[in-house]
Amino acid sequence: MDIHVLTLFPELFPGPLAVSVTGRALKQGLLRLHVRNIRDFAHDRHQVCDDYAYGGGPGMVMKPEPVAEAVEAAKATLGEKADQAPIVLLTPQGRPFTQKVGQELARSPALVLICGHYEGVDERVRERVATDEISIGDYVLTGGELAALVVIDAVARHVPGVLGNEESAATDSFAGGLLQYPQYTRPADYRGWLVPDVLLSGNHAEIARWRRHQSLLRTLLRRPDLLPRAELTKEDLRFLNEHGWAPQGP
Ligand code: 6GU
Repeated sequence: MDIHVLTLFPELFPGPLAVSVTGRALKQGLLRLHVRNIRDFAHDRHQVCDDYAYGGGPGMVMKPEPVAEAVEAAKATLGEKADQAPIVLLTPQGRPFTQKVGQELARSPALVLICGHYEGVDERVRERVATDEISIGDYVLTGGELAALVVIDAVARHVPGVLGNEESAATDSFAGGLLQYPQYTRPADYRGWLVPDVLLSGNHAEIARWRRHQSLLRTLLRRPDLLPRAELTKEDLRFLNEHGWAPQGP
């Protein structure tokens, strides 16, 4: 997958993406990161990329020309893939980024990520250049760069071959819309802090049932908002009902 990042701060990339799972994916060429400085597309000698807001008010706005032309430069290198590549503006006003959005973006052969700054990006970029807008949560970051790093990491996990063990993505928290069950490793007894017996039993059916119940209970206690959209069996619903949860009917 080719990921193009357009930013005023290219020195922030690859940053944390250079290590661990994403670092290996970059080295193997499963992910290719192309970083462009938006400033290189400024029209004036001083490479100014921001200006005062029409209508007044505090804060600066990112000028449209450098952003639009940086996107055009990125698309020009994409060839066949250009028409299939989402042009994503990272902004707190975007649609909420979720595991599902990450999976969806991972199906594209290429992505173009625009990192917004200042009080925002000229509205014409949003309307006529971006094809998608994403926010990573309900708080304000100084710029879209940290959000882009988050999106790239979460998307990379869904690119075939990036996770060594293809099962990991399927058992992650949020797979099936539930939180992950508790995990333990050796030693079985650390200072008298014991690993649950069932996990030492070797009974794989019992272990699978226990884990499913733990996922359901943990989601019920911590994130009940996830349950109405989770993939639940009749057995899951029965278990949740026993623990006091009932789906909200119309
Ligand atoms: Cl994508 N950008 C900025 N600047 N702030 C954010 C965000 C994005 N998502 C949450 N807060």
